Amino acid sequence: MNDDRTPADSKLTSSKRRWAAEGKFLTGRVSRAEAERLPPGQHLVRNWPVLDLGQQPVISTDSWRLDVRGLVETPLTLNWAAFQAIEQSTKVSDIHCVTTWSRYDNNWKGVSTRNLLDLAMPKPEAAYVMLTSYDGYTTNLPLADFAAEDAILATSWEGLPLTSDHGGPMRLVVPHLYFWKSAKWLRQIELMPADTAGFWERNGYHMYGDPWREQRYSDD
Ligand SMILES: Nc1nc2c(c(=O)[nH]1)N[C@H]1C(S)=C(S)[C@@H](COP(=O)(O)O)O[C@H]1N2
Ligand SMILES: [Mo]
Repeated sequence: MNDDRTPADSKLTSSKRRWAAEGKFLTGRVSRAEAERLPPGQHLVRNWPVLDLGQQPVISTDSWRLDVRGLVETPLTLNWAAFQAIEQSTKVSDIHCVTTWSRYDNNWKGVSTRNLLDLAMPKPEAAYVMLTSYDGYTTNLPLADFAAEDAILATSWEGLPLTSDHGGPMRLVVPHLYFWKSAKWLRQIELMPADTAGFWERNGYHMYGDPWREQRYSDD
């Protein structure tokens, strides 16, 4: 081999190569696996910020209701007991907020959106969902995304009941879209034939909101 490097050079070169492969010293010393886990333009936080329109409704589980309406075979109005009687699921997922913070490894418990849809039975024409919350907030997304494997109607976070500032007693979590799609204090799920803009979507945010494609704002 025509290689006149000293052993020390060679060692430094190989560790540099290894650091590059691991993504070391990129985006704040996270491993490559972690760097690839963080969508573009996001930074990691350890706390959990509260973001909403400033009206935080306090809803007792006694008065709480959830409606599933629109293009479904069986429209539902569930009270808290009926909702708790649905099979409970746990999910672990990352949060990506459009305001650039991300939070890893959130442990959720509640009803998977798939299990709720199994009860309501979407009609074949159902293609989009409009979510309406107790504070008047609305947001839209495709039915297929609402029904994602890791999407959950969460009543618990990290083993504790979801606090009202984070949308308790129940909020949606759709981890593969920006967090504004994850409606807090969810009151109604309407299945629709076509896409209609919700609150932020009418105010400049993207209709879909994929963090990996940085779909923060609408193009027009
Ligand atoms: N009902 C309701 N849901 C909402 C909002 C809101 O204002 N009202 N804000 C959205 C936005 S913009 C974000 S980033 C997340 C914030 O959730 P958090 O306060 O639990 O972090 O909730 C989303 N869901
Ligand atoms: Mo947000």
